[in-house]
Amino acid sequence: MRHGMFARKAGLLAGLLAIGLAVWLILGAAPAHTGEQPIYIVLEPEKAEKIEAPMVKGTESEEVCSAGGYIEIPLQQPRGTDKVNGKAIIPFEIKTPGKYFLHARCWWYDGCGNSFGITIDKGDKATLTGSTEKRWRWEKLGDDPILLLAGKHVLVISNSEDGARLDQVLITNDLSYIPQGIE
Ligand SMILES: [Ca+2]
Repeated sequence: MRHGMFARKAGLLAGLLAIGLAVWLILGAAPAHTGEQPIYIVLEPEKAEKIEAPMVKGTESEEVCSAGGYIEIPLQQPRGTDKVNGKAIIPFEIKTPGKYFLHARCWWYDGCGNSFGITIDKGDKATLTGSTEKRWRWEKLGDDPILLLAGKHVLVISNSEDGARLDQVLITNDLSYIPQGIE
């Protein structure tokens, strides 16, 4: 009887040791953390290489908008008559390849003026949108991060709806980061 209990305890102990060893092996096999600082690339769309009509630059105080400016699709009469033309072309560079999220500080006029098209390089156009109107706030593009290789890239912010404004873009590999105010 005592011998049987001892065997069961020894078996339990061996099992725990095996689990511990497996966890240690899994953790040990995971890529070592490089200790590199996360990357935060901040872009001012109003300083874009090119801004094409009907997209225009707007001005604000630096307390409200970074660098005192933003881009905007001004309201059209009637609304939504030009969803085709108008874009800002913004080159940027990635030195550390990997997965990045794109955040944009936006101001939406209403539920029909709350989106921009976003294209990186030759990728598909994605839609940046949100629901909070007439207030500057950060919107994240998509639920999945974008894979960016090292080198030069081109961000295109394009007309999707009139009444939409965009102050600042943040591209970061800090995937849990949530920007709050002006970056
Ligand atoms: Ca700005």
